[in-house]
Amino acid sequence: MNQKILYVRLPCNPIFPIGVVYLSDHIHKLFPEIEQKIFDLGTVTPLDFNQALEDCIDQFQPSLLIFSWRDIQIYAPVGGRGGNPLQNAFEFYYAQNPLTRLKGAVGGFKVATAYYGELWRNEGLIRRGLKRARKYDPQARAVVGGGAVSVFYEQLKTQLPQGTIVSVGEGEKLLEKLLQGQDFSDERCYVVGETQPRERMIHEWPTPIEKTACDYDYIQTIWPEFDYYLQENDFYIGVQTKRGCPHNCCYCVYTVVEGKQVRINPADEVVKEMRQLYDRGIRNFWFTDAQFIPAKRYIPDAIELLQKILDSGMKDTHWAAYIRADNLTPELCNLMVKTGMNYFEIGITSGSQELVRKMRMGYNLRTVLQNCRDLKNAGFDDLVSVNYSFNVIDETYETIRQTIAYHRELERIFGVDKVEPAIFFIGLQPHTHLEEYAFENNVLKPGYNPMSLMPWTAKKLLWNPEPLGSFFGEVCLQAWSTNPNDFGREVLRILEDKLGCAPLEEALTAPIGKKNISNKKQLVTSK
Ligand code: B12
Ligand code: SF4
Repeated sequence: MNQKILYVRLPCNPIFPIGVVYLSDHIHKLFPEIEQKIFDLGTVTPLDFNQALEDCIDQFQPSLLIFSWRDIQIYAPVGGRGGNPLQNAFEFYYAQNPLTRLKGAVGGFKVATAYYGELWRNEGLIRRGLKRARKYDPQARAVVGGGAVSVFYEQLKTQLPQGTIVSVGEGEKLLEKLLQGQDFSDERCYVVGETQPRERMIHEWPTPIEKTACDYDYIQTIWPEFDYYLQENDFYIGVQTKRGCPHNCCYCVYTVVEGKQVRINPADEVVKEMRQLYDRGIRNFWFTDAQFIPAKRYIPDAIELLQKILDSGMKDTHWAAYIRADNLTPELCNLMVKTGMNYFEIGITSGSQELVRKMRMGYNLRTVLQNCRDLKNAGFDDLVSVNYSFNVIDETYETIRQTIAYHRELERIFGVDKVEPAIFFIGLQPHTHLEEYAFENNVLKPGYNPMSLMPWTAKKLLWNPEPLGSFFGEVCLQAWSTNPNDFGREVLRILEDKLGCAPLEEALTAPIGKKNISNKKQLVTSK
């Protein structure tokens, strides 16, 4: 096998490129004779992208180019992290003052230009890289995958060079088959210009693989810029402890990208992997699982892992993850604190049990509160980010009042300064129940372009429907003008001023009769 594989992580904020690290590790374990190299455009300055890529290809002369594309979509959290796109959109859509609308339009135009600029730039880098590699090997081939491609694979089919293999979800098995010259058409992929993505391909289950500790001694030999991530001590280096999420939250695509079947990586292997990073000076880890504790039955696995981390003797470690806080026990809380969890995100989305059910999230908000108390009692005294997405389905003034009550209770548990409300509006994603809901309710038509940032489409994708859309628009605009640096808390304060706060018990109780909402029919007809 004479392949030479170059992994190109396309430009991205400097988040550790765990995807290409795992892929190259997997391939090395199977085919140790194959020469590989990692090239991370996340560590290159924008003006140098083209030149740096070409230099790397000239020097390495790969026969297979693996392009990893992490993010495309830019809406999401506000309040310090990328708030501008949302602010511009809201100024443009909802401001009463024509000058503010104009400011929003100008800002929105800049955001759209940057967004399309990045898309074209990445497509250009793929074309350029492939062309350059073909100078040395006319048979050179490109495969494209990663988080962004998994979400938008259908739209990319007209934008990539003929013959490019476009991959959805994890890529280990696909690359394995490709390198063995086997038929890979049953993997979640298609070939541009040759095959079409199968209908509902993203819903197919990924082929499970047995994950072992990544061999960082090897990774260091194929990745000259690895040290970049070791120098700053505020990086949270990704470590995956499992794949898959069994839930059905209406707006979430993780559960199809990773699949519903949860596959646990053996705890000893995870600790072995962390130990290698630890020995290189890393103290901060991000467990990159869709959910660290996806359901109650995985609590013993989380306990086993954390106990093993504790027993390993690694000191001063910190870790963060997405946590479903309905799946905690006092024992687990204790271990979380002892192993240094210093940040976690709970995506309850709403503090109203009624809405949480309607969104099919499967959370019991009362249990979440009790578990948070256990965590506090175990000594947790760090930051919790609570993600709220207003106005997803059937939001009313009453459910807003309930969310405020819920948040105030979290503040009583953890302390006001320790609970950060991250106010999102859902960026509607393809292949989610919310997309189906939008079709059924004629908000979107099948065939719409989920990657479009044109104002008329973007307004629908940035999910904030009327009758409450304008109300939230105004509240957010007010918050940006009065306290932009503490946007989330300010939004809640304004909402409470306007609407008041419900009794907590009301937030925790879903009225009988509206209970059984977790089937499709109810979801799509609930408006
Ligand atoms: C953990 C996570 C985070 C953590 C990361 C922490 C850390 N230090 O690593 C945090 C919370 C910080 C985060 C932030 C954001 N994230 Co995030 N995040 C994830 C999540 C849940 C897992 C990513 C991960 O690391 N997985 C584990 C690794 C091993 O998998 P991987 O990198 O995807 O690689 C595998 C496959 O993709 C594939 N693969 C990768 N490349 C290639 C290439 C080829 C050729 C092939 C064949 C296969 C392949 O094989 C790999 C190994 O199996 C995903 C959703 C998901 N379930 O995938 C979203 C996701 C990647 N995030 C996303 C986004 C948008 C963001 C933000 C930009 C949001 C925002 N607007 O602020 C931010 C900022 C990120 C940045 N670049 O600055 C999107 C990206 C797609 C999109 N919508 O554009 C995702 C897919 C979620 C989503 N559905 O929208 N995120
Ligand atoms: S939002 Fe979280 S719990 Fe719900 S399906 Fe997605 S990953 Fe799973």
